[in-house]
Amino acid sequence: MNNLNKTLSDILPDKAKYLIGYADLQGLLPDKYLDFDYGIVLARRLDYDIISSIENGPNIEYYNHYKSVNKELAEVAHFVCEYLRQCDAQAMVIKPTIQDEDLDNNFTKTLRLDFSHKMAATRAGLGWIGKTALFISKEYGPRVRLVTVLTDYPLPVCTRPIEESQCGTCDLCVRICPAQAANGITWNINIDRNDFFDPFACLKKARELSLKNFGKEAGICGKCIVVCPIGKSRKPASR
Ligand code: B12
Repeated sequence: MNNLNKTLSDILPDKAKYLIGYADLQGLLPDKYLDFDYGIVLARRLDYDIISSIENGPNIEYYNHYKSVNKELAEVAHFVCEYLRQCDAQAMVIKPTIQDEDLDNNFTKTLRLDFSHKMAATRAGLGWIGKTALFISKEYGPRVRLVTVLTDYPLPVCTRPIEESQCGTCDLCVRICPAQAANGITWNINIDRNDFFDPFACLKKARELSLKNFGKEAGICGKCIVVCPIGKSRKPASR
């Protein structure tokens, strides 16, 4: 394990920007992932100033940042996966974002993939799910993007996963949402996403805003990220 920790430190381009968690995912994954019991979750902090700049809606800097962080996460996860395979473990990367091959009829109808990075992150004890269905890390709030490497390598998994929201009565993200996609219900592991958040309303409004603000129907918004008070005051020394 010391080696894994050291390897992760060597692989990460800037350790200060990452939270790392180990999740026990047994019994939570669909059959196609049955070879894998555990997940290494990497949460990459987003740029503080770029996130602050989307207070009035998405912009091209945010769009480019979103793409470059996805690329970085995919690369980092690839190296972690290769390392685990060299240790004779099975490993596979769950990509940070939707790929063309995911855009089938089922996804279009449900806006669900068969693997949720947010679930892995709560099982790893890194945070909880907020009222607009974002993963809220204890350190940086929702200002993170996630990637997961599944493995059978016996990781020192979190023994106290987080199973309910810690948002309390705060409803800033519910009130700011331009799509009014959330109804204010607080999350726990027994509540389905669609019972408190309407992803179709979110996507429709995000497409409109992206088109209006920077000319691309990119489907990004992020107003619920910027308004969240968790971790907001933690402007990092390095961006
Ligand atoms: C489809 C998708 C969307 C859809 C639907 C969003 C949604 N909330 O489901 C749309 C297009 C609307 C969307 C929008 C955005 N997305 Co998106 N999206 C995804 C994607 C590709 C799949 C999500 C999915 O299948 N959801 C299905 C539902 C059922 O699962 P879930 O919401 O992920 O998690 C639920 C369960 O896991 C459950 N849960 C959590 N822990 C546990 C534990 C147990 C034991 C159980 C049983 C359940 C459980 O609670 C969660 C909430 O209900 C993921 C990548 C991925 N593979 O995870 C990114 C992802 C969720 N998106 C992300 C982001 C950043 C965004 C946007 C901010 C994009 C933008 N830049 O504007 C917006 C934010 C919208 C919002 N407020 O949620 C990030 C979230 C980061 C974060 N801090 O939360 C992800 C994880 C991508 C990444 N690599 O970081 N997205």
